[in-house]
Amino acid sequence: LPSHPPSAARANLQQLHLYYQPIISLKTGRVTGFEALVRWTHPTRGAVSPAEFIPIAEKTGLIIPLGEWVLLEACRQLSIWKQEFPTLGALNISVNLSGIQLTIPDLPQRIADILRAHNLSGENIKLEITESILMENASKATELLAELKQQQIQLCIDDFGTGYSSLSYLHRLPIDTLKIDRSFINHMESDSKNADIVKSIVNLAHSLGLNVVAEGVENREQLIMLKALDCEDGQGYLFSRPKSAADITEVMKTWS
Ligand code: G
Ligand code: G
Ligand code: MN
Ligand code: NA
Repeated sequence: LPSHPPSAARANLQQLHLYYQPIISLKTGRVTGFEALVRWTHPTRGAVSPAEFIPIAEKTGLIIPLGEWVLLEACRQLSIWKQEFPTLGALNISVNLSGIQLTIPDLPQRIADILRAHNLSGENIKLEITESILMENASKATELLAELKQQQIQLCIDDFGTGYSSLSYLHRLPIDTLKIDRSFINHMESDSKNADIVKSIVNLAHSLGLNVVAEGVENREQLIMLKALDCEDGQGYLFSRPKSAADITEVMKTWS
């Protein structure tokens, strides 16, 4: 992916696929949606982590076609699931956006086109933007997020707690959700500092009218603490690892 010319890059998009990790309502125990996570299987090197190839794709500009493919593929899959499982209701798909994608001039229009082509509406997708990227570009992002919000697209600040949010921007940006970085959920049951940070983030979110997803929930002790804090949603290995679309489809058959 990194050092090849654009024609090779197109071929390499065929080596990408998406995994989906369920996001669970801690109140009802039901799945509210999925986070789409890109996977790259290199013909000789095997699985390459997005933590490795996304930064390279950002440097080379390939993040633009890659990011567009992720949005398309996630919407294509969601529209299939909605047809196959009409009783499952308002499932949404969370898609990670890179900072570079925020600079695409017609991003809101491109997303609108993808949604329309798949018979989806804005509420069906949630865009995840990391706290640090958002705050680095806060003044520019304000207008973009407002345009996305006009389409009823849901907006989530990812890896929350690892950047330096300006409270005035947090208040001003049309965000729906804070996703607490998994480093704070990690060991919250044994480390009271982590537990205090999680509690503060949940309280901050609620006072701003935002809902909260706890990322990286791995055990029951964490789940019990998060429920006691009134955290809305959870995501993590306790509930499910990220899975292929085929595996998620199998699980969905047991729900309906
Ligand atoms: O799924 P995994 O834990 O390996 O992901 C590692 C990192 O890659 C995470 O920070 C995740 O947000 C990021 N990532 C996964 N899929 C995408 C994607 O489609 N676009 C972007 N920009 N980042 C992604
Ligand atoms: O940065 P972002 O929040 O998008 O990263 C999501 C990543 O977190 C995914 O790559 C996923 O594989 C990983 N992840 C999801 N749940 C857990 C978990 O319970 N524990 C750990 N260690 N990683 C997780
Ligand atoms: Mn994410
Ligand atoms: Na995160």
